Amino acid sequence: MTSRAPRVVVLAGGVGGSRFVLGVRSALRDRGVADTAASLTVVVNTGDDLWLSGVRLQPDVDSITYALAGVNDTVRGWGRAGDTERVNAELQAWGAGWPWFTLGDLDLGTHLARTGWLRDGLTPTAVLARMAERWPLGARLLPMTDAEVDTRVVFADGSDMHFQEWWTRHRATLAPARFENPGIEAAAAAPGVTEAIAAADVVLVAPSNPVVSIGPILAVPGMRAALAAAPARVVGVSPIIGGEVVRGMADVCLTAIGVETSAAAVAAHYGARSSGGLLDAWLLAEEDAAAADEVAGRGIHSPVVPLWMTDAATSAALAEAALRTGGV
Ligand code: FO1
Repeated sequence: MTSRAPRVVVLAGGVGGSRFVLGVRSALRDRGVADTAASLTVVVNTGDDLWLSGVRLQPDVDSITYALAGVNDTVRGWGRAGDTERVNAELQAWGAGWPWFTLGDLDLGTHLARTGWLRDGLTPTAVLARMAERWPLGARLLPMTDAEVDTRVVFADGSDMHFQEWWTRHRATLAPARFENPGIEAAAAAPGVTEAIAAADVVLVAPSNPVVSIGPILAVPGMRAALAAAPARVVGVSPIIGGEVVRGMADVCLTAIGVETSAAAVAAHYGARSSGGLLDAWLLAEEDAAAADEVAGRGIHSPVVPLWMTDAATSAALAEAALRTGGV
């Protein structure tokens, strides 16, 4: 192990990403790293972001921020703990926003602050840095890009809708033909992202939705090249345990892009770095140990470890296993 604190980059989406990032922060603390914010950089998916009732929402950014701050609603999985919905009720009475989408009062404070700063001319990266000053997050959060590139769900008849409408209103029950991030070709990684990847001792891919959380991050121009050129190992954590998605409706997303819901198929989807893909290693659950040979056969190291993040201790143990697999 190096004597200095390891530089860790995590690519992450919302809920699965939050738990894993909390685990990485704990693992670093357990190793005696005092300033985890200087050690841990999280590159967050912004494809879920949207404008609603005049404010900019960043669901994945907020899920990770709230979780690191310890103010997240752990029961619902999104928003602030103990939030109330008075403003939301008023918005509904006005017929503003989406009737199926709840904006909590405390959460709205975040959106108002963010929107004000964006209107003042701050970039999303600068806004996030300012928001992170409020709480000792113990991590540096970077949006994947400063460009407004939302995820759209496209259907067989050519119609489309914002990912959030498909996810929260339709609960992913409408069969998607594909997912698109219009305008992403013109986007660039946010300042600091490729630099962090180049300087990392290990890059971790959180067990987030491979299609709509990690997919948009990888689609940012320059991101795959930065990861391919990284001196560090790239270690992914399977979001599939025992052939089933751990949370969310990632199986619908995988099916839409023609990927089977299995740990081995998602590893193959990401691909081995040695053959132009993403991964040096892929952490498999004990329930999927039978897939280890197949994954290894693709040139991806495939250790089998407990993947269930049921509490802080199991999340930290998983993160520690990922760090060690990455050689740090
Ligand atoms: N998810 C829901 O299922 N219903 C909601 O009403 C809802 C509101 C909401 C408001 C702000 C926010 O940051 C997230 C919110 N989410 C809600 C979660 C979000 O839609 C998704 O879980 C993530 O985007 C998926 O990563």
